[in-house]
Order: sequence, then structure tokens, then C-alpha cells
Amino acid sequence: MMLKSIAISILATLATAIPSNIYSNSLNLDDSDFDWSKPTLKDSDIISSALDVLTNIDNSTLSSCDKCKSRLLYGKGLALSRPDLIPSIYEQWCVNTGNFSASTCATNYHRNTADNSDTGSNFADLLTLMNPSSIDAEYWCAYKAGNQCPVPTLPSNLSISYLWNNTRPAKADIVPIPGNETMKVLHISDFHIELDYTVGAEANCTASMCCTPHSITKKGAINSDQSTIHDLYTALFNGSYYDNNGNYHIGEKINSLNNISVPATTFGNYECDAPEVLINSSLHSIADFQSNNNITFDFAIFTGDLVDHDEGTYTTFDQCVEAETIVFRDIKNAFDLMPIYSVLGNHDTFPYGQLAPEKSGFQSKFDWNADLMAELWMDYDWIDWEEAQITKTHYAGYSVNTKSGLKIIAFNTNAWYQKNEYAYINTVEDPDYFGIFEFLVDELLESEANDQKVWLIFHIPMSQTMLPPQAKLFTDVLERFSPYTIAHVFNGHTHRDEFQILYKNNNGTKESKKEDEVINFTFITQAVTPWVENNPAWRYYEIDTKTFQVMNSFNYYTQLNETFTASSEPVWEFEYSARDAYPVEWPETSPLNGTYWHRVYESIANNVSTLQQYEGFAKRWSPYTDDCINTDDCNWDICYVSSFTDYEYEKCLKTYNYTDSY
Ligand SMILES: *[C@@H]1O[C@H](CO)[C@@H](O)[C@H](O)[C@H]1NC(C)=O
Ligand SMILES: *[C@@H]1O[C@H](CO)[C@@H](O)[C@H](O)[C@H]1NC(C)=O
Ligand SMILES: *[C@@H]1O[C@H](CO)[C@@H](O)[C@H](O)[C@H]1NC(C)=O
Ligand SMILES: *[C@@H]1O[C@H](CO)[C@@H](O)[C@H](O)[C@H]1NC(C)=O
Ligand SMILES: *[C@@H]1O[C@H](CO)[C@@H](O)[C@H](O)[C@H]1NC(C)=O
Ligand SMILES: *[C@@H]1O[C@H](CO)[C@@H](O)[C@H](O)[C@H]1NC(C)=O
Ligand SMILES: *[C@@H]1O[C@H](CO)[C@@H](O)[C@H](O)[C@H]1NC(C)=O
Ligand SMILES: *[C@@H]1O[C@H](CO)[C@@H](O)[C@H](O)[C@H]1NC(C)=O
Ligand SMILES: *[C@@H]1O[C@H](CO)[C@@H](O)[C@H](O)[C@H]1NC(C)=O
Ligand SMILES: *[C@@H]1O[C@H](CO)[C@@H](O)[C@H](O)[C@H]1NC(C)=O
Ligand SMILES: *[C@@H]1O[C@H](CO)[C@@H](O)[C@H](O)[C@H]1NC(C)=O
Ligand SMILES: CC(=O)N[C@H]1CO[C@H](CO)[C@@H](O)[C@@H]1O
Repeated sequence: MMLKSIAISILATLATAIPSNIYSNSLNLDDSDFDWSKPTLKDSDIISSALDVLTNIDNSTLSSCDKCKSRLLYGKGLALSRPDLIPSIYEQWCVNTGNFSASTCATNYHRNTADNSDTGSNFADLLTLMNPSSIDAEYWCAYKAGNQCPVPTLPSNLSISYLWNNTRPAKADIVPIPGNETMKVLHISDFHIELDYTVGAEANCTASMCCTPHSITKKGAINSDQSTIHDLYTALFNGSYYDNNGNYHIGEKINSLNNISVPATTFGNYECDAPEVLINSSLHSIADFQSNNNITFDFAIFTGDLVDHDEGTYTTFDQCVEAETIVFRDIKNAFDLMPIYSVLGNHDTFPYGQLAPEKSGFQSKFDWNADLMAELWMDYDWIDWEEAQITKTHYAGYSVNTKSGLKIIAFNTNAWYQKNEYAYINTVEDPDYFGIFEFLVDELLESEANDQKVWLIFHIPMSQTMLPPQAKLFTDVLERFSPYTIAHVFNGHTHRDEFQILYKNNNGTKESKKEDEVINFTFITQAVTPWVENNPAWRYYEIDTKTFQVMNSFNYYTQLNETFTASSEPVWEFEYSARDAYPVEWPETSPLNGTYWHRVYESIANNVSTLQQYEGFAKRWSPYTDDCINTDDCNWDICYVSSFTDYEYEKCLKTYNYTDSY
């Protein structure tokens, strides 16, 4: 009977949200039909009456936003007693609308299984906890339902400054002055190992991931003269690998290609994720660089994404675990004793992008991942036992004190990711529902009290598909603890080599981006995966050992197209150093801080050759690099580098009428 009373009360709420004519026309049921525990009511009856309600919502005259919210409200009523039926109902509804492909409907609504990356059960979990008449529902409808609601305006009362009691000690304003010694730190990101990589498979496909057995759709016409293709892509060595000592072993040459327009070559292609042999080539190039130059990196940071971009249908739980395990094993093998501080990316979970808050009661669905990382990183001596316990209870986030005295705080950005169903529970009412801000601020307060410098590492930059309330609150944290405590922020995710500046009063105009109002900035580093249309790359920083500020960065890459015909390994070359590359006056003794990057931004905005330089670096001068001199294709970069949140970026694009061609 409890179920019935819940159902009735939901029904009452629903009736006020959905016009009654729609409601009564659609249901033809009485209250007793909402007692889902009644044995005579078959599941198929519940499903078909639910589909009727959803169809009637769609056929109503409500705005698309109200329709979306009504679907959530009705779904919540069902989910409270029959969460198990939600996936079937909503997947069928999705197909019935005719607006989406069967595979999109399956990815979004099919019940979770270990064989596909479908999120229907996570959606059902969300329904049981979300408030469908709140602003959270509008965020969901905007981001998860294809702009069915406009993105809501940011609530003005959002704040987490209670975490630091609204205080700011005078020392928080002290700008740190570098010392006279440096150390070197490696930054690697976005490996995206393609476990299905198949030499000779189609590399120019229209659907699914290319270079795999399932990438069958060709983009280009099949040249009837297959010998031309053989001339352009001769590096077809199947089964090539690196042994544990870093020695390369070339595989068997494939001599016949069947109906292929562009074949996947040994070391990868611009439209594909990375074969393991490319990942190992990058890691060994770093190890060789150290021994050839008689230097050692003090440690490395890895900013996430080990798993490939394959569609949900081709992504299994086992492959996710396998990708995570293989890449970390390869990293450990190449770097031996060097500590690696890692974060997980949006791909490094199962199903894709999902992560549940501890408070929700659903966290146990994801414990396997944090446990796996904690054990693995501890095994590899990258973190100790205590740090591993924090990792297990903080969604694979943690803090470490490095040997040099710097603290690194790592956290999992899936918590605030627009594609994560669970991110829409209490988004606005309890913006720290995951507890990440509290963890972060406690660590920062402790470091500030001890005059310790901190780096923050996380996968997704705040400007990229983060929920706006959390992105805004993160900038508040950054402002509170800069410049004294937070020395740097490091991200990956975009695969491009980029930076983004945070200003105090950014309203989207050039005038509002003032040199003396720079708060901080983030380094977004290059990927090793070539997907999409980038050359594989990595970088290291020269770090001042007193303030842990970056004095310079050095970028290395390989021109992937040169490997299409080679039987030898990729050649990794020096690309540029950040201090030397840009036409900016900057004292030798000053760090590459926010002010430096502001001046780079000004040069990018005022000088098309700097803009081209930046865009070339972003893609590591791949053959797909845009022409910024003769076209307007790169203008969005001007807004991008001078924005820190999506909100600022959109305002800038609007102000200057630039087209986002991300
Ligand atoms: C809803 O609208 C569609 C298309 O306009 C129509 O085919 C369908 O019969 C309608 N369904 C109901 C239950 O009114
Ligand atoms: C389906 O497409 C129609 C026409 O573009 C649109 O009006 C409607 O809002 C869409 N419905 C959903 C649920 O996406
Ligand atoms: C912020 O304001 C909204 C209404 O605009 C209210 O629902 C919410 O509880 C407020 N949040 C806080 C933390 O005061
Ligand atoms: C905030 O104030 C409370 C009450 O005075 C105190 O217990 C707490 O330690 C303070 N927290 C911080 C971060 O200063
Ligand atoms: C570096 O600075 C320290 C103190 O900060 C000083 O003792 C040392 O002599 C300096 N070394 C050089 C090479 O300038
Ligand atoms: C892939 O196919 C498209 C469409 O035919 C063509 O324009 C492009 O040049 C092809 N790419 C390669 C690398 O051959
Ligand atoms: C390598 O560097 C170390 C210290 O940095 C130095 O002691 C050693 O002599 C160097 N070896 C070579 C071959 O330059
Ligand atoms: C934006 O900020 C600039 C500089 O502070 C100011 O001059 C301008 O009026 C502002 N524009 C808008 C639209 O708020
Ligand atoms: C960057 O360094 C310069 C020179 O050391 C200093 O004047 C400036 O205030 C610093 N900028 C920031 C944003 O910390
Ligand atoms: C590879 O691409 C670069 C950049 O477009 C180009 O300069 C170079 O000639 C290409 N090399 C080959 C072998 O195609
Ligand atoms: C903005 O750009 C678009 C496309 O380039 C153009 O059609 C439009 O006229 C521009 N609007 C303004 C206000 O400049
Ligand atoms: C205002 C500012 O730039 N704060 C910090 C942000 O990062 C730079 C990077 O060097 C640091 O110098 C600042 O402490």
C-alpha cells in the first residue's frame, strides 16, 4: 500500500504539471492501476499505458521544455516503484518518436549490461532521485535531451565559500617569486588505446570507429586500381610490437587488401584511436629522450583517457578494464621507478561517462573502478597505502605530497560531466553532492596553512561540457587559492594543445580581459591518440623548485603521415618551447604564468601569424591543420583561449560573431 500512496501522490503532482486533458485522455486508468504491486497488472500493461502517456505528452501543445520535464516527472512516478521497467519504456518511446536511431536509443535508455555501454539503468537511478520540477531537470533537458530546454541562467545564490568561512588571509594575494633551480616534469594524456585496431581495416569510414573490423563504411570511393593504395600505404605490418625492453619487432606484411579505400597502417591513422604499438612508441620515445639527454623527469602527470572512442555497441565492461590495465602496465614498464600521478577521464568508466555520488546509494556500481586504480597505482609505487584508501573513497581522486614538497590534488571530473546521469541529482540545491569541493578545499586550506604549493590535475577543462554551476564554483575555488597556493591547473580531454585564461570580470569583450585581472589559467595538453586528425605528442615542463611554477614547456611530436610508408619506427621530434615560440616580451626569470599567457592571447587576437602558430601547435601541424591566414576558421581560438568556462566562451563568440568550429 505504500507503493500506492507514493504513486497517488506522484499522480497528484503530475496532474498539476501536465494539462489534465492530456492526462485523462491518455490514461483510461483509475487509481488502482497505479498500485504497481497489484498482481493482476502485467508488466506489459504498465509499459503500454506508460507509452501512451509519453506519446500524449509529445502530442500535447506544451513547449518542448515542459514536455521534457513532464516525461521526467512521469518517469519518476514509475521509477519509484518499478525502476526495472524504465529502460524498456523509455527506449521504446525514444524509437517511437522517430527522431533518433535505434543505437542512440539503446545507448541512452537500454538497460545496462556488461556487453554494451548502455545507460538506461543509470537513467532509472537518476529518476528515482532527481527533482523533475527543479532547475536540475532543465539542465538535463538541455544537455541530455538535445536542447529540449534552453540552458538555464546560473542561479545567483550559488556558493561554496562556506567551505573557507568566507575568509581570505592576506597571504593569499602574495605573488610567488621563482627561485633559481628547476626540475623536469612529464605531462602525458589521452592514450585511447584501440584494442580492436586491425592493420589493413578501413581507415576512412563514415560510421563507427575506423581501423577496426566494424568500420566497414567507406567514405571515399574504392579506387579500382588497388595498386595506388598499396603505394601510398605500404606500412601494413600486422602484429608489430615492443618487447619489455623497448625493442621494436616488426610484424608480417599484409599483401592483399579487400575492398578498402584507405588501409589502417601499423602505427595508426588520423581518423583512428591509437594501436598499442603507437602508445609504446610514444612511451619509449620519452624513455629514450631521458637517456639520450642524461636527464630524468622527477615525476609525470597523466591527465586521463585510456579507453577508446568506439560506439556503445562495441564497448564492453571487460574491454574497459583491459584498456585501463594495459595502458598503465605499458607506462610502468617504460618508466620503471618514475612516479606517475594519474586521473581518470570520461572514457575511463563503464558505462561511458557515468559516476554515482556516494550519497546517492548507487556508488557501489562504480566502486570496482576506484578500487582497481587504487590497487594498481599502489602496486606500481605511484601512491602509498594511505593515498590508496583516499583514492578508493574519492572516485579515484586523491592528494599526494611529492618528494619535492609540492602537493598534487587529483579529482574525477565525471562528477560534473554533462553526460553523467548522476550529475543531475541536486546539481543546484547541493552543488557539492559528490563531496569533491569539500575534499579539494580541505586539502587547499591545509596547504595554505603550511605555505605549500599545489597543482590541480583533472581530465576535462571547466569550459568543456562541465555543468555550469560546478564550473562556476570551481572558478571560485581557483580565485580563492590563487596565486599563493594553487600554482597550476593541468587538463587533457580535448586532444588539442591549448590553454585557457580565467579573468576576474570576463564579460566576453576584449576590454574586459584585463592583464591585471588575470586570476589563473590552465594548460590543456596534447594527446597521444591521433583521433581526430592530430599528430601524437607529449610534453615536459621545466619547473621552478621553489614555487612550482612552469618556467618553460617543451613539446615533442611525431608526424604520423610519415609512418604510412615506413617500415621503421615513428620519429619523435622537438616541436617548440612555449617561451620561445610566441612573439611576447617576457623576462627570462619570470614564470610562464597567467600574465604571460594573457600576452600570448593578445598576440593571437591581434596578429594572424600568431593565430596560425597557435592553431598549428594545437594540431601539431598535422595535414588537417586549418588555414588561419586566408580563412576565418580559426577565429574561435581567440575566444577559446580567453575564456575559462563555457558561459564565458559563448558570450565571447556572440560578441564577435565567431563560429564555434570545435
Ligand atoms: C500522436 O501524434 C502522431 C503524429 O502526429 C500520431 O500519428 C499519433 O496517432 C498521435 N498519437 C495519439 C495517441 O494521439
Ligand atoms: C522530434 O522532432 C520534432 C521535429 O523536429 C520536434 O518537434 C520534437 O521536439 C522532437 N522530439 C523529441 C523528443 O526530441
Ligand atoms: C538559491 O535560490 C533558489 C531559488 O532561486 C532556492 O531554491 C535555493 O534553495 C537557494 N539555494 C541556496 C543554497 O540558498
Ligand atoms: C569555520 O568556522 C567554524 C566555526 O567557527 C570553525 O569550526 C571551522 O573550523 C572554520 N572552518 C574554516 C575552514 O576556517
Ligand atoms: C640559489 O638561491 C639560493 C638561495 O635561494 C642561494 O643560496 C644560491 O647561492 C643560489 N644559487 C645560484 C647558482 O645562484
Ligand atoms: C576520405 O574520403 C573523403 C571522401 O571521399 C576524401 O575527401 C578524403 O580525401 C579521404 N581521405 C583520405 C585520407 O584519403
Ligand atoms: C649525467 O648527469 C649526472 C647528474 O645530472 C652527472 O653526474 C653525469 O656525469 C652525467 N652523465 C653524462 C654522461 O653526462
Ligand atoms: C564589459 O566590460 C567592459 C570592461 O570592463 C566594459 O567596458 C563593457 O561595457 C562591458 N560590456 C558589457 C556588455 O557588459
Ligand atoms: C607573473 O609574473 C610576473 C613577473 O614575475 C608578475 O609581475 C605577475 O604579477 C605574475 N602574474 C600573475 C598573474 O601571477
Ligand atoms: C605529412 O604532413 C605534413 C603536414 O601536412 C606535410 O608537410 C608532409 O609533407 C607530409 N608527409 C608525407 C610523407 O606525406
Ligand atoms: C555573423 O556571421 C554570420 C556568418 O558568418 C553572418 O551570416 C551574419 O551576418 C553575421 N552577423 C553579424 C551581426 O555580423
Ligand atoms: C594569478 C595567477 O596566475 N596565479 C597562479 C596561477 O598560475 C601561475 C602559474 O605560474 C602562478 O604563478 C600563480 O601562482
